[in-house]
Amino acid sequence: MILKVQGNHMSSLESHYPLSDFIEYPAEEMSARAEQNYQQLKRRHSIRQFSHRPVAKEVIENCIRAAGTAPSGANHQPWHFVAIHNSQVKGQIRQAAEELEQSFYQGRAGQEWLEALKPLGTDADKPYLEKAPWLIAVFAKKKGGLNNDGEQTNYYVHESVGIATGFLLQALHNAGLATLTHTPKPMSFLTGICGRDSDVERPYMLIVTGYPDTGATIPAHALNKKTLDDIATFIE
Ligand code: IYR
Repeated sequence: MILKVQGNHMSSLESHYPLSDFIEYPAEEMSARAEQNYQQLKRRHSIRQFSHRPVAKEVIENCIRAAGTAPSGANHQPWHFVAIHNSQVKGQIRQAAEELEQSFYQGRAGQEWLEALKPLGTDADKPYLEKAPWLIAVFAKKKGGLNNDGEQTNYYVHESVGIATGFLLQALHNAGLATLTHTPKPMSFLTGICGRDSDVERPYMLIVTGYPDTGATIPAHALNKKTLDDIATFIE
């Protein structure tokens, strides 16, 4: 195999830097950290009863910064996050989402889907869309490249935005906030309400975040997590 070495380090487009912020942990610490992270992350539950309690904007900003560190196709970072605290806008989102959910639950979903949702106990009523202090609408950008020029193609957009959304959920949880992923179908109403350009972006997911309300519950069904054997195969 021929290894091609980058010769021209003056070219800013192709230059590389030393990996200077990687931290190596001793093997024991690595194992402990992996276990601790699992223990922390398994305490993240989707909840649907949020408190009115405010959450500082700077917390949301840093969680979005964390999401923005996600890997992405050609590093185009094809995402945009709209963080909504404004009560009027949250009210508009609730109204639009509930209208769609009503037809969804009245039959548009189809019998099989409605059966699958029964153990979660969800319905068309979405008071948390107004009550939670923050809604974060995640948009996926089809075009724009690194410089958001509106024309350059973005690559692996769904994969990239999915990873960034995962980072966001992890960051919010780590900060001590509860989360809910909400995907009203169709979600296109979010584009107008959030003032985004429908030629370039599609709504990907709505994340509800804040403190849980007193007495918040988790559906028992949601605690049934597949085991490692169910979800993984090791080829050693
Ligand atoms: N978007 C609807 C329905 C819904 C769909 C799935 I898949 C869920 O895991 C949960 C809910 C709602 O939010 O009620």
